[in-house]
Amino acid sequence: MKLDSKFLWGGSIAAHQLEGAYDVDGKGLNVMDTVTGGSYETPREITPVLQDNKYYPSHEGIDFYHRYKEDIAMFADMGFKALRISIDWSRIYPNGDDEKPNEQGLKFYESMIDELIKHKIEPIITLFHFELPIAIMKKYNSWLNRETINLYLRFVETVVTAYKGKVKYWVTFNEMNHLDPETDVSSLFTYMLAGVEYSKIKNKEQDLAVIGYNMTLASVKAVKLIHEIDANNQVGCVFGLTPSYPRTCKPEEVMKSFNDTIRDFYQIDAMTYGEFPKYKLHEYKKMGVNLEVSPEDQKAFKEGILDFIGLNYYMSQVSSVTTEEGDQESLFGGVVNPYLEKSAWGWTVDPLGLRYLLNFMYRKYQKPIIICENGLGAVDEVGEDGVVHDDYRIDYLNKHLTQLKNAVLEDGVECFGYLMWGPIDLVSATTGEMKKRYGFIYVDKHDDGSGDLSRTPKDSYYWYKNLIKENGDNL
Ligand code: BGP
Repeated sequence: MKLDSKFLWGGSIAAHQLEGAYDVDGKGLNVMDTVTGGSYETPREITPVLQDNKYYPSHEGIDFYHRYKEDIAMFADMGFKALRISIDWSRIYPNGDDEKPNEQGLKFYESMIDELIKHKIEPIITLFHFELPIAIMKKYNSWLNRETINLYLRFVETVVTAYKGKVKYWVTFNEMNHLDPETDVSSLFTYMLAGVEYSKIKNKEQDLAVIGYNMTLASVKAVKLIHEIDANNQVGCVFGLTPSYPRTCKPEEVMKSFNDTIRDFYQIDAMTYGEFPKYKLHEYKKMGVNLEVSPEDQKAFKEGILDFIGLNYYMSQVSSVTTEEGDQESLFGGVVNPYLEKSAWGWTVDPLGLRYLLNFMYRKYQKPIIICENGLGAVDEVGEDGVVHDDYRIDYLNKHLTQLKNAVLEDGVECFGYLMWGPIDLVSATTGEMKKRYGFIYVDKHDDGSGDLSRTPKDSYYWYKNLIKENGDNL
């Protein structure tokens, strides 16, 4: 058995992590423009007062804004069938509530989309990848305010109408699942995702529940709108999911691992079952959170069912109810899995976790799934021959893709594409570094400000090119 010949091989990028040109052609500031550069040792900081040098490399990215033609030509050379890009909201509505959209912003994305189409690469557009205009934060208090839903829908209507007939696949949000009343309020994610200043969070449980609800509602309303604009449109939402395994077979531990895994799913439930889940409302009630689903909202949930689900998968985690001697904390809490290797940034490498998750999701929703992100962030060294020999990346991707293939061909999961994260080196979202590289294409740019931005294929470039040519038969 073989993968479908229409399987969407490709990659996934986000505007704020590579475009640069953060203040040109009428663009406003977005939330990510106000997060400083950083490193694993010195995390990114939020300083809405812009000061020189603090925003390196985020404000420059890899200058994709001016070099996208060259970069897309390399993706085309690799044989990409699809590229997921995000449209930066702050390029289209610089002040969030402008009377008219910024024509220069619309033009920029139009020519990028045209370039993809010219190379027969299917554009997959993310409508929110943390690029909330800062003006919406300042004036409306972001997703804490329902008015932001209307501003978002206006932005969605503008771009979906503008690119009608050119773009078929739309993604309403990237990884909104990281927000939940249990999220650590001071985590960068609260700022990046919700665009809410910590000081504005007065009642953690209540406010985070409202943010999660408002974003979910915005997504279902966008689905309906996007379908109305063009019935051919296919709409998905992307989730960053991490399966959690019990450390032992102790029932309490198994129960905890179930809860740790399933906690991220309430928004997918809301977007696929046509109602905001009753179990979540029950949980909120117990927490003292006051959240009413109005009849109007109920209707919106019924009318905004997703066509597909996007999955970002990087790692798994381990749940434990006790701490034992020698335990090390893993990245997202829980304890370290002794059976798995880790990346240089402590992310576990668990290819089978991908098959597990694909099966879990497909049996739960029976909706088509597309892998929207997966990849290895590593420190790449340029060899004496000027090339990065990234056999470790090839090994990582090979193992994950083998599991994906097993899920499709052995288990019958309907997965219609694989979009590797960061096919060209770009700025890391969580740490703000260039040092953490994912790409098939090396970009000469470094955290100390050096580099000429030249692009060079790594060994993995040729490996992926061949894999696409063979449609994965050689896995
Ligand atoms: C996901 C984000 C991406 C991307 C990726 C890797 O959560 O959707 O934007 O950055 O993680 O993370 P990082 O860049 O921090 O290595």
